[in-house]
Amino acid sequence: MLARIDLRGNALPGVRELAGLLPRAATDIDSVLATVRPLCEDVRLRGAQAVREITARLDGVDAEDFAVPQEALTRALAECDPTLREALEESIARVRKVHADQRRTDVTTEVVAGGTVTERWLPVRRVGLYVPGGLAPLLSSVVMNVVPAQIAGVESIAVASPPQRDNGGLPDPGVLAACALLGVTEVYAVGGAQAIAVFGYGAGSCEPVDMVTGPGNVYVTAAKRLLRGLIGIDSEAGPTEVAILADDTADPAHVAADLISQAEHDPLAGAVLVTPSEELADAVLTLVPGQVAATKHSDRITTALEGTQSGIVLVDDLDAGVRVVDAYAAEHLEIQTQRPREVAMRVRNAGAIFVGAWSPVSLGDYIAGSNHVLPTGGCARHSSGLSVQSFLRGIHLVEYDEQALADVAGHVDALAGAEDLPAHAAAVRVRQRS
Ligand code: HSO
Ligand code: ZN
Repeated sequence: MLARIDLRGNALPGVRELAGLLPRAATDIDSVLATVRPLCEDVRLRGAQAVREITARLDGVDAEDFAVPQEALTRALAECDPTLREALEESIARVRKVHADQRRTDVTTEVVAGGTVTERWLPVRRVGLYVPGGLAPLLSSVVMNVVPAQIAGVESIAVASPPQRDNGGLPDPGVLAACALLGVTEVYAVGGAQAIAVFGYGAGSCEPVDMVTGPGNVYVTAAKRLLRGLIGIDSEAGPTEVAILADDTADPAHVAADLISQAEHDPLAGAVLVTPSEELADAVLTLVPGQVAATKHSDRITTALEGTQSGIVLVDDLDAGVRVVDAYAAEHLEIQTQRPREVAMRVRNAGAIFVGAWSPVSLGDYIAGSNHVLPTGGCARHSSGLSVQSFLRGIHLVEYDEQALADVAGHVDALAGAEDLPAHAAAVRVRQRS
């Protein structure tokens, strides 16, 4: 379990090459496009009837209507375990608190006298949020998607989640309760690629959306890729992953537990420890089998930890460790070292950074206030996690008066001339009094 990769003793290679040496899951979205394309086409052409047939075939649930009735949402909330409800309420409050600070205000810049550019931030009108069922019903993902959309001012929010045979063909009751708590009333019992197609094209009572967000398996991701352009998407999420940068001050039991907790998501999940301490590496390797054996989902955790996407990377020192985690650009990065904040501030690439012994990833998954929809597969090099910003568009209002336009006409001539686009210059000159 957990292969060792020893990068000690030699100068580290450049970023790209280094990233290639590190364990990482490769998902092949292209390989499922051939399955997903006809399915999406079917939903586009035949709407609700296609959804019904696909859901019967893939989920074993045959329902006339895939819209979840309002009373099912009310009932799910009424029947929700009070402890869970309290936890959800606290999670919503904390996530709201953090995301409320992400609101943007419109800014007007006076470029010259008589010439301004205003950046107006406007929410996407209608958003579809996908909540996976699969190995775990991620009710916390409802919170992480809905809260920033609501704070951004999205006026129409629909949620889709796979029907569960053991819940009368409705989505998971916890998912429904979370929707009800957040005031989301439009929920669909449809999963997988077909859910994304319903959002993209509209079907039954579901109107088409402008944007889809939320995690999902490879089929969901393939459908997002196919429909991108027609609709906006948050990202193409790959299998979840954690990197832990730790030194000999870290508690090996914590490190082992955190690697295991991320591996619990998916047999393809990646769990990587980066450390200059051979002692810590040995201690973690000793502890992992016992912790895995004691936990419920030990099968998929074992698969994830034995996979080539997981491992322990030994480095010469923390500086090298920082370079390694930067090259890896983890979805989740934990820093369990001496003066962890100082180390964290040196890292440039990560979806979210969990600083110190008392901030494990699973805190952020549920209730730190941070968002858990984060860039995977190295995308943290260029992208950020879900936020209020994800649901906003910045529109420039350009307002020049006659004099301000006249003052700059010569520059337009020069630039349009250089591009051999004289009609561009003429559109300014035609406005000039002779
Ligand atoms: N670690 C997951 C989020 C999650 N964990 C939801 C538990 N529930 C991806 O960030
Ligand atoms: Zn998690």
